Amino acid sequence: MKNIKTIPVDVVETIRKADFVAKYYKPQRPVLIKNLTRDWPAYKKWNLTYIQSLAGDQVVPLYNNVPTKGHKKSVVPAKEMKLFDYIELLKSGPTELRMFFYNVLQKMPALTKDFEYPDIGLPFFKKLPVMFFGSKGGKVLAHYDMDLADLLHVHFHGTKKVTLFPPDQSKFLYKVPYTVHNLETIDMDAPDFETYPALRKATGISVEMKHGDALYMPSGYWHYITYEDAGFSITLRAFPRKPKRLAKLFSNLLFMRNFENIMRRIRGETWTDWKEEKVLKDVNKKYGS
Ligand SMILES: O=C(O)CCC(=O)C(=O)O
Repeated sequence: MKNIKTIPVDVVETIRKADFVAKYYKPQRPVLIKNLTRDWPAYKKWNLTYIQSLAGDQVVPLYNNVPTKGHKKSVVPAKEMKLFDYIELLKSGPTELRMFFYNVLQKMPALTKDFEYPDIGLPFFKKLPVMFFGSKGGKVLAHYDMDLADLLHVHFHGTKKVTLFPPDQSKFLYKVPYTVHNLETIDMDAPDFETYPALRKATGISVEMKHGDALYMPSGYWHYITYEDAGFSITLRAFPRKPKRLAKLFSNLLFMRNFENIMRRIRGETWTDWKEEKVLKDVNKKYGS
């Protein structure tokens, strides 16, 4: 076995609201909808050059995949740069630098005229459309979103590969305690099954996204992403309504994140090293054979 097992995602051309709710939203199953955005102005207009012309002067925070060490917070930008220059970098070739969770409503409000919240039964929270940019070869480490929202993720300008894992697969993925990601030493494209044997038991869902494709990622689904071309995506979110999920959402946002950053400030690398050793030992003991 060379790679983590995957099965293909369901793909539909279009979908009626009743079918989306019954087949995907209620049972919390992902689906790729090919034609959902064909009528959006964004489908024709959005490309990297258009974004440059609209908001090139903005200075944007950029992130890489190097784990933060020492006493630093868990997520800090690696660099800041004018958006125009960053997009030039994207166009000219591979870079590790990614734009992550960029608030479109606040930072590029003109873009909000180009898309709509589709009437497919998701109770969208319309104040937080966010964008992501990556270069050819760029990778987004496996994680799930801390706010446990149901996500509609739409891609533009090129192709990217997404591997999803349902929440019930978390136990095989070496999730690091007090975070929403797994061990950053794991190469999800070529996993070392000797060191991380539980990964043999995981089954993911593979997705290929092209310009305009919309992917429904249910609440708590893990996603691991590789950009095959430079491109960008927008994610629209719908918060959970069930009391148990809501309680988890608040605990993640108010307790988990702050606790993690306090422990990093006080104990630095001793804390992160201890957690990483613990998860490796615990998961291998339970699911390693
Ligand atoms: O596509 C990306 O760069 C990251 C997307 C992501 O993590 C999200 O939508 O939650």
